[in-house]
Amino acid sequence: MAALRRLRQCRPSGIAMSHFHTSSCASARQHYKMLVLGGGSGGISMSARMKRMMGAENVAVVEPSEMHYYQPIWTLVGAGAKTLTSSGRSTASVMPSGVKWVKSKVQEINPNTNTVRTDDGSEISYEYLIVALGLQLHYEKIKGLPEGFEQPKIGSNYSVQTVDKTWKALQDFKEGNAVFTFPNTPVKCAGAPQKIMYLTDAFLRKTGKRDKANIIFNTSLPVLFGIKKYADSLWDIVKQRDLQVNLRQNLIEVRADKQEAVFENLDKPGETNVIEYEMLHVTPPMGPNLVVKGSQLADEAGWLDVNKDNLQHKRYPNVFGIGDCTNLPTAKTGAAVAAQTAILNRSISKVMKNEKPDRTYDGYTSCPLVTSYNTVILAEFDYSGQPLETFPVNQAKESRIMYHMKADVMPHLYWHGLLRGLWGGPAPYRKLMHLGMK
Ligand code: FAD
Ligand code: UQ1
Repeated sequence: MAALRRLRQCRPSGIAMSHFHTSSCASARQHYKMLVLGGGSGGISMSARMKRMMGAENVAVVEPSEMHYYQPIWTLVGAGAKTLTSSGRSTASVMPSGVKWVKSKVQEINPNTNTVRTDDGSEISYEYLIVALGLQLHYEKIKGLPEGFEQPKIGSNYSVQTVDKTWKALQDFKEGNAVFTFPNTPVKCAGAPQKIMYLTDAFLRKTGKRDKANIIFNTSLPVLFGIKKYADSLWDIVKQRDLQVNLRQNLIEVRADKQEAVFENLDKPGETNVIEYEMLHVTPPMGPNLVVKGSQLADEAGWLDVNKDNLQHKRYPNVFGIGDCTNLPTAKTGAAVAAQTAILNRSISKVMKNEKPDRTYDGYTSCPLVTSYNTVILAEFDYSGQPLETFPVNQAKESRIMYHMKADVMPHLYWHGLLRGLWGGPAPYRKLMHLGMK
């Protein structure tokens, strides 16, 4: 009873409560027309768009982190080409002005009551919900990690805590095996686990140590890259540069004190392989966000269960999803998030008018495959796995201009375009550029 009374006292309704301040009451009940869960790439860019659609006062974002990171640049941070500092800005600075930042962690989503519970005990209700909670990294699923990161010679570009360690291990390399891994799970940016291998190769050549190194890419996948057009180019590169690729090898243990990595052969159950390393780059197993997985919003595997055409939840029409947390059957990237923001914006505006969503997401995604300190293969493709290239050139060829785009142009497009709700992916430009060629 006391709790109920407290909840009523805390409800910010009516003039009498106009002085109400949410932080003064831990179990305060708040309500927003549009509640966004997660303040990463998808969450911030959608909150900017929702502010434009319905006014800042109607929008709130739940995000616990003080810092927002541009994760795609971590590939270059791990190779010493950019600083970690340049990859982050405060969450406060990227939050659209006037939008409420709820600085807490979502603990539970209850779509049947249109409410969300946060870790400080507050309940927030919503009319519409956008879930943009990203995915979960699972270093702990590898025996010996995460504590193995306390040792030198091991790094991982996938986490803000470990990306600088990759660069340190690369600089400290003397001689031996440089080993790169790809887990047996879906991952974000499926190219990133091998981009750092190409950069390592380039760095060791530049510093005269390449002939003292065996460079090894042990991947759980049966292919080097999922899209044949780009995989063909990458196979040419690994052959030319004497990089060893072992398919169906899954990292299961790191003995960091001995500098040993243990792999299982996924095609021969029970067979394991121990490799001594001088440098190890770990791409961790990944999985659905645990809050999504524990809710009614998940599919059987735990991903947010959305319609692949319009990003609306399959069972809860006032719930939408974007980015890495969803079960959209495309590669999980920031570029995909950009294309999804435009589709989702349209879907929400239609649903609010009681109309049917009418624009269809084609699954656009992109992965700038960094192949050295000045070249990139810009993979772009759709749901069908067909290349969907923006520029009227063969993007499977290594390009210096594309490197410049990845390293210098994309960060600007991200901070000033995507996060402000102004960049919805390259589709309009692709059409223009290909028109120009006809
Ligand atoms: P995120 O941006 O990860 O945001 C999720 C947010 O949810 C986070 O802010 C998190 O704090 C928050 N959150 C999680 N749980 C909770 C909770 N319980 N309550 C509240 N908030 C929560 N993409 C490209 O397009 N090109 C690239 O070259 C590229 N390279 C990459 C290289 C690396 C090394 C990495 C790690 C990623 C790369 N990506 C790249 C992928 C890209 O960064 C992601 O796909 C993109 O950030 C996904 O956006 P998102 O909003 O779905 O998730
Ligand atoms: C993109 O839109 C994007 O988001 C801003 C990225 O970064 C996360 C990308 O890496 C890419 C490649 C795109 C697609 C944009 C163009 C111009 C091809």
